[in-house]
Amino acid sequence: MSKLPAYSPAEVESQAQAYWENNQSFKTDNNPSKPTYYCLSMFPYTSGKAHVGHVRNYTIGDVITRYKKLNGFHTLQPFGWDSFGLPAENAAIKNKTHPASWTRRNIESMKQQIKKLGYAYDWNREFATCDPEYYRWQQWLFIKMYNSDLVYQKEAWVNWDPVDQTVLANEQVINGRGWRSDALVEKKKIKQWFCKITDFSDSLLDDLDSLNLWPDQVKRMQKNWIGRSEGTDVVFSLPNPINQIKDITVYTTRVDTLYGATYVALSPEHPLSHALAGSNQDILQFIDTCKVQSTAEADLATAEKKGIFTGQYATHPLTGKPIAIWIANYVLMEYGTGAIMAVPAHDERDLAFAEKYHIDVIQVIDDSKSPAVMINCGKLTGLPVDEAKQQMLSQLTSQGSGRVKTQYRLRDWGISRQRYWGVPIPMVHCHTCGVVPALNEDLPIRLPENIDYRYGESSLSQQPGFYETKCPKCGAEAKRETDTFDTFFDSSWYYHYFITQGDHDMTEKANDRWLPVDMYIGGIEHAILHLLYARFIQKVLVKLKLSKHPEPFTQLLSQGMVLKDGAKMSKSKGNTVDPTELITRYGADTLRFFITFAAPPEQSLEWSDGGVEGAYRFLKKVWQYAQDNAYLMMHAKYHVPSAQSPFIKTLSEVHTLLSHIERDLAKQQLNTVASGSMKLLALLQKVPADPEHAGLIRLVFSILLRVLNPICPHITHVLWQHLTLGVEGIENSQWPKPDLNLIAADISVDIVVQINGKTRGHVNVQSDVDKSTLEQLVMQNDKFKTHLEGKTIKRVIYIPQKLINVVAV
Ligand code: ANZ
Ligand code: ZN
Repeated sequence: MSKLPAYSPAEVESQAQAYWENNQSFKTDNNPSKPTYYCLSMFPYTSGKAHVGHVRNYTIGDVITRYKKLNGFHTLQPFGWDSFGLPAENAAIKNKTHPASWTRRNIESMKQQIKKLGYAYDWNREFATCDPEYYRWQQWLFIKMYNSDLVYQKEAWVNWDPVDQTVLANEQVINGRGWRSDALVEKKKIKQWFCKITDFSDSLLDDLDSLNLWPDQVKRMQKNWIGRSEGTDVVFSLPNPINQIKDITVYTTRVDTLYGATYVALSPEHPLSHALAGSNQDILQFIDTCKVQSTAEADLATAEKKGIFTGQYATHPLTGKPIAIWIANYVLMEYGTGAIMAVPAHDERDLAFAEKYHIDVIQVIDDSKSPAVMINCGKLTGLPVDEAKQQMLSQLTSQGSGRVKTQYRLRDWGISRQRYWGVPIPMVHCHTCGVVPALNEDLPIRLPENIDYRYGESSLSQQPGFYETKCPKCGAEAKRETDTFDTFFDSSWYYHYFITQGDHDMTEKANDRWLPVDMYIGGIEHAILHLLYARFIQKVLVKLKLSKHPEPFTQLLSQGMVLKDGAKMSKSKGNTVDPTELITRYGADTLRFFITFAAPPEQSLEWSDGGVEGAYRFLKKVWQYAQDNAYLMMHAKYHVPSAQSPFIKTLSEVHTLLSHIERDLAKQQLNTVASGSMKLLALLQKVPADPEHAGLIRLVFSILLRVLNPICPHITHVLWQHLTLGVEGIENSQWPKPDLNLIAADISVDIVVQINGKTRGHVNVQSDVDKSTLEQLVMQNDKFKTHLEGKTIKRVIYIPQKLINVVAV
């Protein structure tokens, strides 16, 4: 045996990585036997550089995957690239390159960076969304959706740059002006493709309840986004019909305030607004100015309220009084009915508007009393709100001027982009046959890459070589769709392709072998759209009988941000750190250790150069320990741990530690695995280094290496090989399980139990009991139950090994 040289991360890491490559250690069989574990980190956009946030994301995934592999699971951990989108086009314009070459170059450099980190990826499954083999199946799926009535075309607004004569993405509109031309951006209506995500509103909402391994915060955000609201449609009739329109239907969630409605407001895009405008210049002009305003809901909520009185009145359905009709900028056409009854006394937006335009404010509910009662509403005055509401509802229903309605905030998903760098939507427009899907044998409809890429000439609508085609149905001259897919579509189903690509067939349901993804890891910025679209597509696949799993991701882990001096790391703040530089200096294992050690995955991680140094020092100590004790360990008989062992004290400490690590791993508290490995080393350092203890040292060091392996796979691999601790590589060894027989007999403590600060007794528990277990013990104990009856628990304070105080009111 050669002597162990000094610790050189660069050498150790290239040695380990070469071993994995040669042995294809992480190649995954497509026909795994159970149990399987599919762990996926959200694939990156091909920006060109991996930052520390990426490294954190992928390290978490890798630690979990390697841990599962050591526990006997068939693991799948793939990697790919989200590679279409606008930045590639912008860069191409700026640097006079082609988006394709820009993207390919970025993939190469990011891959080099990421490979250095030694992740257990099955690189055989790598792909980029701009690979035609990938998007062939996207086009195939889209056509299936079209044939099943799950996609359709309708006119929708886009940002139009009148100078550059092009459609702009929202990000390209800066303060209402085009990013290049500086021209005032206009709204223009053009035909676009939509997915019927609203068909699935209820299941997208209700199935959130089944996702018990998702963070509540994410589920809440999805719920709000879908925004199911229970309300009422109320009809206000028009005494003088306008262009044959006889009434206005408004949507309200507060029908109880109907008597307080002092005006009706229409969206500027409401058909009646156009009818009322007729040839009225003022109204026409008002509608025009609203067109340049952003329709983002957040903006509308804060934007200055503006409106115009139409000169017309509608009739209040209960009082029969005339109610002025206004057109107002804060009423969205896309929500409810595009018209509202305004109740300034009870709605802030309406109040701001009414004050500005001197409109009456009539309070109809007095909630200074309990229960709240009606005021100012004729015979209903004095009634409790609920009762009054029921009476109003039944009057409205019997008159035919109202009905209960469930309304969603969620809109159908517009997936058309008038951009070049994206997946072509596989449709053909024929004069005779209308819209016809491309033929299966023509897929993929390739994005032409051999075009001269210059600004303004980039979109497919200016490439006759692309759009001139024959109708797949009748053979006549026809035109290809020139819109491309929203890149959110590309990423809404990619987790399937990591499985199916081997078979090149989604129809085989081959994908269900590994699905659903067991663990999905990514940033909270994807909590809404990406996850909602992926859930939607999964439900579509179920509907199309291509999958049987209603949800794509069993568990979701939203990793926290990486901060420096309390601020989010970002290029604009100039406070980033370069992972590659750190790897060159300390090695990937150090970086991986620091990131895992510094914070639990879901919390934000404060960057610390000192912390990185500390991680490096620890790994050097592990190496040093192996160097110092290599001879002893390699000449020792393998130690069989038993309760009779003279080393029982050390063994029980080791196994107690292992049980804590196991418990925390179940909660993805990976930081305690890192600190656990430090404790194991400290324990070892107390064991006398003599032949008598050689077997114990060999055993505990092999445990330490296996605990540390998911976090620092390189150093542990090389030491494992060098010390011949197993026949195979450490990746194929087994996770050290805590042995309950060896764990220290009850080290129990008495803990004081207080309720609302008053001592009510004691409980005797294991000294390392965790807070929630202790909490349950207290709640179930009759002694304390009586003090808690009928109260709700506000807070539980636990001072470990001493005291628990339950605050309840
Ligand atoms: C009268 C009223 C009185 C309202 C009151 C609220 C409070 P959610 O809960 O989100 O569904 N609304 C309806 N359609 C709208 C549109 N297209 N654009 C802007 N606002 C619209 O919100 C429903 C409430 O939002 C409705 O109830 C309506 O105002 C407004 F004290 O009607 B309400
Ligand atoms: Zn045709």
